[in-house]
Amino acid sequence: MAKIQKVWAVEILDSRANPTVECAIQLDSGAVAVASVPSGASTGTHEALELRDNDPERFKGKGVVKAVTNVNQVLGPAIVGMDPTDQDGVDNRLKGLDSTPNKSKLGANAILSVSLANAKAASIANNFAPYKWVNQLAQRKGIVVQTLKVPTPVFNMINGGLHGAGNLDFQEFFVIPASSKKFSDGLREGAEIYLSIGENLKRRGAIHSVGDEGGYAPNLFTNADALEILVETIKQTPYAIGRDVFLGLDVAASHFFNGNAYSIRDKSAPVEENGMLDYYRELNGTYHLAILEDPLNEDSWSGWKNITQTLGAEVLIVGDDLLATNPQRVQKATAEHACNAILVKPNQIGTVTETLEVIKMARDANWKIIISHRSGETNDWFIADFGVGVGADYAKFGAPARGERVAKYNRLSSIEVELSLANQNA
Ligand code: 2PG
Ligand code: MG
Repeated sequence: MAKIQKVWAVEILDSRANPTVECAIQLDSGAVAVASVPSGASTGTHEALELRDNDPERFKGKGVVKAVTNVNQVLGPAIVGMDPTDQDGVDNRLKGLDSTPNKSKLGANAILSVSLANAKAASIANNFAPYKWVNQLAQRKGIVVQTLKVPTPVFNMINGGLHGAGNLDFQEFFVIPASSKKFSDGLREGAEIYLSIGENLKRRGAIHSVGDEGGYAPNLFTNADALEILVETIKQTPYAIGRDVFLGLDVAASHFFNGNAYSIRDKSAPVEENGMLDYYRELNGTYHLAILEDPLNEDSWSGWKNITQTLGAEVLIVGDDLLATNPQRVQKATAEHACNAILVKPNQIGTVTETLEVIKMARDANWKIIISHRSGETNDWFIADFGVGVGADYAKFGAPARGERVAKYNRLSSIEVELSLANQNA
């Protein structure tokens, strides 16, 4: 049996120049596993707490020295001597030390860094590829994965909302390769379309710096114009919408909801829920959306139920801020049929074990699973292995550009080859 010998943490930088937590776990064999946690910008109110120092003298208050100290002095010492392959046991110990419902005492960033490093350490101890190890953990939770395969990528081509430098209200405009395609073919399509979008925006004179997730961040008249740019661009490529690729949105609607109405540049005055629902029906009529994430405010349960009832047969209605990878919220949403897909982000809940439990609940409800990065990322690619291991349907890792995004897509490319070689040898 392998044993955890030493645990330490480091304050590192994420892709937005904000500090985040990296944790290293050394086993008694001497092997070291390292993992780091991402950070959201459009965070849901119901997420576990990301502990920041709030010291204005350092990193504009965003330092994570307290979280690092919590790993070094509290969480790490408590798991020394434990067997890393007992992920449940390790995570329960970590959770128990915090004992708050939202991990506000020690910080979900501190706790998740240890939980992730432990999963990686266990895969090393077992001589398993990380995705295979995650699959073992998933099986222990009763998650059935028929055959290991690489999820369909969801490329965020245009960034708006809190992620974009431009003026769009909707946060993410997706191009999604057909699920029947090989991952490598989908990745190539995504990259070629991405480059063509850049050329198109340049021709139109629309400012096209990139946003936090590597997608372009143009200034346009309306959010629908961004979808129009995608359609126009794809027409200039060998790929066809509805055959090779599909469109989708992460609206992140909580961020332009004032408690009563939604303000978007497509409408001259703020619109109430019914107006938004009509608008989504209209957009879906024109663009045949495959994915519609966070179309309404995170606590507008009756509206969510309504949109799932009206559009759910054609469109994946995805809960991100709505669900916050939180078991109680997922339970409520399955009971109320508030959505039919979940965006899974381990740092919204804070441990590998709880993330797996949420995925099990979502699978039992027959929901689709989208494994997701955060807008603030590191080059850690473990989330790619996690997606494969749990049998996720989709992987949302941003644009097919920028190091911290392609680290994850490239990992999926490696896994695809590894899986096909294993099949050949079987
Ligand atoms: C989202 C995510 C990731 P953030 O809303 O889906 O794209 O953004 O990490 O800022 O919450
Ligand atoms: Mg989202």
